[in-house]
Amino acid sequence: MRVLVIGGDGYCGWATALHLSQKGHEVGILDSLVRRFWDSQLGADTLTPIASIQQRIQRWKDLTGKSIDLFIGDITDYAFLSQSMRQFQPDSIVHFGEQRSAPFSMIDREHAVLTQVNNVVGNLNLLYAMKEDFPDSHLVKLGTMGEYGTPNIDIEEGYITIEHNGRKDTLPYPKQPGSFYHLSKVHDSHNIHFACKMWGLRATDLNQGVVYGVLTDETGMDEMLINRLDYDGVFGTALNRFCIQAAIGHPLTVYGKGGQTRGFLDIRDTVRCIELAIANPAEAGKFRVFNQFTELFSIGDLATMVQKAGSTLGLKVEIDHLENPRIELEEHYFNAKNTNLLDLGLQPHFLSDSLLDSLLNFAKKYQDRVDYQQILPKVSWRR
Ligand code: NAD
Ligand code: USQ
Repeated sequence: MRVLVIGGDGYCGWATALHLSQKGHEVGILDSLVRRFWDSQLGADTLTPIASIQQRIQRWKDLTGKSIDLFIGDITDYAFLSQSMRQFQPDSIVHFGEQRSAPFSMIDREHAVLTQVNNVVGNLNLLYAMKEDFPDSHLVKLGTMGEYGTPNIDIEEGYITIEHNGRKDTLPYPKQPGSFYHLSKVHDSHNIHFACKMWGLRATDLNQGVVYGVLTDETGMDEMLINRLDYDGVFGTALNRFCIQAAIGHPLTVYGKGGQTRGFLDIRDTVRCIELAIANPAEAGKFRVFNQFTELFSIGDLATMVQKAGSTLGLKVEIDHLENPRIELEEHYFNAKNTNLLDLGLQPHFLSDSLLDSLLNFAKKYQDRVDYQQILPKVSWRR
């Protein structure tokens, strides 16, 4: 298949582009490189030294003989997007190309607006480009588990059957997101659902949990293919941050009580889930939703796991409970379904097996690159 990976210079996108290329798909990467720009604005950098997208693609070709097409530009620019798609002729479009940090979206009005315009307009442009020229292609869109929030009932995969006043219907599952970023994903989901109904497009929304790890088979092949690993208070996610904090002897930054429970998955499972989704496309007119995570953990449990794994490497890891910069429940019920991808054949990696290889060892290897000023959270939901 011809697969266009939008956001293919990013954390999930780069690993996915290489994996799909390795599996024999014709891959194109489309990216505005805006994430590298946001990092430099924030004064933050990935722990791992990443090469330019051109160098990465060239090295991949030198090593494997496989080419990856490159389109540099912004999907909020419709002319650029439509022209790139016409040139590439995709069968599937994997859309990772959004502003994906909750804290970034909560910095101030400008960052909230930037996030929602970038994400919602980019996604809407993509739906129109598909309708115009590729109505039969399959959209695989990265959503988030955070669209659901933390309801006091089980979370289904996208839809819930409700009986009300003696009548019954299957409806989109209620959404209670916790940041302007997570809200942008809800808006995207509504737009995709509508486009499928109106124009008969086919789409799979992957409500992904928090991704951890840096190593995949392909990105581990050469230092120049290495993936990014964020640890700063804006783009770094919980588990990746904890491992880097452990490596440098910084107490782990658990926000509040630490009872916040989320779905998690290894980046090796992210790339496999995308492969499964494109191999089993949604039917025309269908908006399919898969919950993409493999395990549920509370933040406090994660901190304890990192502490234990660290001790096997001789690290003395302390756990701090900081005042929570976010507004969120710190103790709550959380039970989400995730059977759709398992039914398609996903064989999960488990955190207990990969904490050392995929994370702590990388954190130790690159610990000299850590900027201590970037560890503590600076963005508050209360301001
Ligand atoms: P990332 O920031 O590493 O990568 C996103 C890429 O998209 C960047 O290279 C950026 O330059 C590009 N991009 C952003 N806006 C663009 C635009 N308008 N036009 C073209 N390119 C654009 O993020 P990531 O961690 O790889 O996340 C990828 C996707 O997966 C996001 O949609 C995110 O919401 C979703 N997701 C990520 C996680 C996670 O833990 N990392 C979890 C759940 C869902
Ligand atoms: N947290 C801490 N300490 C930290 C960092 C985070 O306790 O140092 C807590 C947060 O308060 C939150 C939880 O950990 O309760 C998750 O935070 P996170 O920063 O790891 O993840 P989040 O902001 O939810 O966002 C990340 C990605 C986003 C994706 C989302 C999936 O950045 O793109 O959509 O994970 S999910 O969480 O399932 O919505």
